[in-house]
Parts: sequence; structure tokens; C-alpha cells
Amino acid sequence: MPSFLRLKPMIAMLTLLSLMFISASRALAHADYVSSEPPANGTVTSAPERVIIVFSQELKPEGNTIRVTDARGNQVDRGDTTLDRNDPNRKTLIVSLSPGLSDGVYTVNWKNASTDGHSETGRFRFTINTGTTPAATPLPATSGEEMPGLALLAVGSGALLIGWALRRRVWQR
Ligand SMILES: [Cu+2]
Repeated sequence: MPSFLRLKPMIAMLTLLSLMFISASRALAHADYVSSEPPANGTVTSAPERVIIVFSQELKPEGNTIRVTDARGNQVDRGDTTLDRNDPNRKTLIVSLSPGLSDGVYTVNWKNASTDGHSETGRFRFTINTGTTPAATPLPATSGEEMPGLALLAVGSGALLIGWALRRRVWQR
């Protein structure tokens, strides 16, 4: 068998692999968490009146949610998530909180709707510690949960293809 024919499956495989990686990285370019108030894993010394989250892309006016719960899972936001009108770039969400929240650990679950048609979710925690109650324990790291499955799928399929190609090459010898 001429050697150039042996290269064909290799080239096809590499092309397919690159396409998968391109589509995977495109899918990952959504409105990601950039910063927030209170900051993720941060501690504030007085009860905040609102939670503000800044994202990396413009958001739609609807379809965004910030849900804030206390350590017992009780909702402490007022269910009024909106785009922050102070941000002309429309990358900021804001939700108001029940007044006078007590010291403790709070969890923020967010879901956004990017103008590129994609939706993303994530979660972080913050602590209120006014110094009037014993200090709260430190928090685990923040997590952004954005389709890790797709990237894994690309890597997994790539590994399978490489295995398949190698097997074929050994066979043809
Ligand atoms: Cu996107």
C-alpha cells in the first residue's frame, strides 16, 4: 500500500478533532461570571441590601435569575432579578435582599440568558459577619457549571479516534 494512502485516515482524524475542539470552545464562550457584590467566597461586615453580578457578555432583558438562600435553604432574595440599569453594557444583574439578614453563610445561584442565545448557570457563597456572632467557617471554592460535558465529550471522542487509528495502522502492517 502506498504510504500516502496510510496518511489519509490520520488527516481525516485530525480534521475531525480540530472541528470538535473549535465547536467545544465556541460553546464555552458564554456570559461567564466576572465579579460580584458581595464577592464570591467573600465576607461582608454588614448585611448587604442586594447582590450584583457582572458577566462577560451582554444579557437579554429576560430569563435571568439570581436566587439567594441562607444556610437552611430559605430564600432571602426578593425575586426581583433585573438587568442593572446603571450598566449601559447590559452585563450586570441585580437582585434585592430581605433587609437585616443575620450573620451566616449565604448561597447565590444564578442563571443568565446571553444575547447570543445561550444560558449559563453558576453558584457562589458569601458570608455575613458583623462581629456580633461567632465567626463563620471558611467556604469552599466557587463553581461555574458550564457544560463541562461537552469538552469531556470532545476529549473522549478524540481519544477513541486515536485508539481506532492506531489499531488500524498496526493491522495494516
Ligand atoms: Cu454562548
